[in-house]
This record gives sequence, structure tokens and C-alpha cells, in this order.
Amino acid sequence: IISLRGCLNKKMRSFEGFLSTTFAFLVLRLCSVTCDITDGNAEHLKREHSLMKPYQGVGSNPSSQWDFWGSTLVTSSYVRLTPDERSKQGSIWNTVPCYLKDWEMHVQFKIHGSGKKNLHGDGIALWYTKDKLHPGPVFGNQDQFLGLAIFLDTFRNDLHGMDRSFPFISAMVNNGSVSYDHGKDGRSSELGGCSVEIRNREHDTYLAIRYSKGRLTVMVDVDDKNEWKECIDIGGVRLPTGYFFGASAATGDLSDNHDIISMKLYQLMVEHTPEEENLDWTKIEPSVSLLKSPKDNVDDPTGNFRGTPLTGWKVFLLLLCALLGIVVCAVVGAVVFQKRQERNKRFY
Ligand SMILES: [Ca+2]
Repeated sequence: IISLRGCLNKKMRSFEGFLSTTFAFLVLRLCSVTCDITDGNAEHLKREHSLMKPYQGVGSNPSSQWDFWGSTLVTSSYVRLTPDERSKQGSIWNTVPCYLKDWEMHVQFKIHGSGKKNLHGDGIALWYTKDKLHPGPVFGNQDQFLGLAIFLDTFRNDLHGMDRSFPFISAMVNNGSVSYDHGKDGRSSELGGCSVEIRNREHDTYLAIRYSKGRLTVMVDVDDKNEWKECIDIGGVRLPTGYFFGASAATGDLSDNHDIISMKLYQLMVEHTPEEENLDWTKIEPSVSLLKSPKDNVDDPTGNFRGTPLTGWKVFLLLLCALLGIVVCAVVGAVVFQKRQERNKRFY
């Protein structure tokens, strides 16, 4: 009985060990998902940069921190940038420049209309730019802007780009020199993106933009699961402080209701080195230090695309090289190990 109990105890202990390890793992997992994001942390919500129901004073009150233009209609439950009508453009802008170095913007939006599949457009753009209220051809805002744009493009203009489905979300950083190419859905200047079903959803749809320590992350929550899914995550992004947040939308021959329900800006508590702190962050020029810069994506005279994605056989070759490398390392390691063992034996 004693030995049986001992055995049981041992089993229980190992089970407990297993449980505690699993628990710790689960907590860590949960943390990596939730602790990563400020999610509704009211403490860090910046009201002067946030747009929330019932949008008190927006448009009518001179002291309002938001201003709008074009077809934009402010009701008590949504801000409609465009109605479901042809050739409309509208935008809404935060009039207070943002001097936070690290931030996260949560946008609740609703894109809906009577258009059937592929017969709707054009989408919403979210902005963090030097200028505000400058109407133009890029989803109702000016081209060759300075700053960051996130496009929620619902209409495929480029019939050659069938490798991706629409709606497509993409990011662009501009120092004022690059034009957004509507005909190619901005593909030549995009930094990353993903296809997401964001139109005519029954439930609430959200998008989050996080900018911290040069890293730009875009996440979406559109499946009514109350969880963020990563869409874009790139490093080496430089954006100044002192720019304005905004949202714009446009319709063309095809249309949709483009509604913003809320824009909530959270400050991220991130430490910077004294050198970083001493920099004048308002003087930073928007840029991205990728292997390929957005400009390098522009068609070159030979008609080829620089920085095209790796084709199948190139990926295969790379994988093969990696595999060979691993095999060589393993063999060398084994030989060295064996030699050492033999030497040890000789000493005895
Ligand atoms: Ca488009």
C-alpha cells in the first residue's frame, strides 16, 4: 500500500507539475495576446484626439476638437463620411496635433450599402498627416501627403492584381514625393496589407493602428470574436510628432455608406533613451527603412518590378540551402562531439 501510495503521490506530483506548467503557459499566452494591447484602458485614452458618441459639438461648436468637410454627416450615433451615393467625398479631422511618441488608435467603422458583390466603392482612408482638411483624389484626401495612411479599399481597380481579394487593407508612408496610384490600388507604394471581409457585416467592425518605437502594426477585429488579428506589422517606420489624425472616404461610379463610429487614441507607455528623448520629434521626415523603400517599387524603365516577391523556385532554393546548412552543422557538430568523447576516453 505504501509503495502504491508513493507511486500515486509521484503521479499526482507530476500531474500537478504538468497542470502548473500548462497554467503558466496559458497565462503567458493570454498575456501575449491581451497585455500587448491597451484595449479600452481608459487611463491612457486621450480625449483630445478621440472621437466618440454622441460627438458633442463636432461641426457646430467652435471649440470642438474635430472638424469635417464634404459629404460628411454627423448624427448622434455615427459620422457618415459618404452616403451610398455616387461621386461623394467626405472627411473628418482632429484639429489638435498629436505630440505622443507612441500611440494606438482604435477605429470602429461600418461600411455598408445596397451594392452587390464587387459593385460598391471606394473605401475609407485613415490618416496621420502633416496637413488636415485638404480634399483630393486619394479617398477624398490630398495626394502626395506627408505622413501615414491606412487604406480600407473595398473596390478592385487593378484587374491585373487578381492574386488578392478585396476589400484589401494596406498601409503607406509618404514624405510628400510619392503619388497614390488608384489604378493599381496603391500597390506600388504599399508597405503591407491583408484581405479582410469588412463590408455589410452584421456585427461591429474595428481596426487598430499602433505606432511605437518605429514599429507600425495594424490589426483588425471584424469577426465578432472580440480579438485582434494581425494585418500589417513592419519595423523601421519613422513618423514625426505634431501631425493630425483624420479619416476620409470617397465614392465614384459605385458607392457605399462609409461610417466612422469612433476613433479612440491611447497613449502607449514606452520608455525612450535620453538621446531619443532629446531629439526634436517634430522634425522627423516620414520614412521607412525597408529592404525596399516604397519608391523602389515604382516601375523601372525596363518594365520590371524591383523588389518583386520571391517566386516559388527561389523559395525552394533558399529552403534547400537552409536545410543543407543545418545538415552540415549537424554533421560537423557530431564529428566534433565524437572526437571530444574519444579524447576524454583516452584520458581515463
Ligand atoms: Ca481601389
